[in-house]
Amino acid sequence: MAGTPPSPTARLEAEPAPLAFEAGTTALVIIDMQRDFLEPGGFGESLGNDVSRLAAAIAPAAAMLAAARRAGLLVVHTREGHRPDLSDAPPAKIARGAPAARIGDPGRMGRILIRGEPGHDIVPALRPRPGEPVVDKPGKGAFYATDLAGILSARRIETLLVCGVTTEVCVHTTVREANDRGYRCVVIADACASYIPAFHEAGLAMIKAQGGIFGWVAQSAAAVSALGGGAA
Ligand code: TIU
Repeated sequence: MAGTPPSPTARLEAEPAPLAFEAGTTALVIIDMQRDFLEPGGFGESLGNDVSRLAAAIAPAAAMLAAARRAGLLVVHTREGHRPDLSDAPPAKIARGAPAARIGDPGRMGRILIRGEPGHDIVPALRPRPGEPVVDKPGKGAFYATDLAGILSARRIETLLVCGVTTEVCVHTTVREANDRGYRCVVIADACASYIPAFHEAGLAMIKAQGGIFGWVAQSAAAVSALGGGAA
């Protein structure tokens, strides 16, 4: 019979309270760790952001990725971007604000936020391995207009460890979507980052307030330890 054997319950130190999870029903979801957001010349910089602020999340996210792979978790990578003909890009999104370059315009890493362009790639430190689903999404949330829900339900996933960028935009939107779909979400604080540090802090505070209104917040060291520690 197909299927993974039951995995031991692990205990994760988190806020507002510790939680128990099983590797077999837990996925690591890494949100939008793309060159377009993390490197100069992409979408993030075009919006006027200091992209160097996101670099701090790379090493903790890489530690999460290594630990998740060792523990046999489902690993899902997401990328925000659009079709080259922009047919899935809402005009309201393209027209928004006064960016240096708009979605679809040429940039130093190819066309801004377009699938297949160098800027759309995930940064080398977090490159997906064959067999790890990569979910391409046109919006901020990873469930909207994607097959993520099907990928997670096929594996009977119940708990999501979520990291990536940016904390208050794509991470938050995805966690809100996931929470309403019944997933237990743990945001890995230091493996997330924002261009606006106060929003990173506020975004994390919002997750864990009111007894964990959207989920839990944990540090990558605690999550790595829980993933490697086996039975609690
Ligand atoms: N601009 C910004 O902070 N974020 C995004 O547009 N996308 C993601 O967060 N991935």
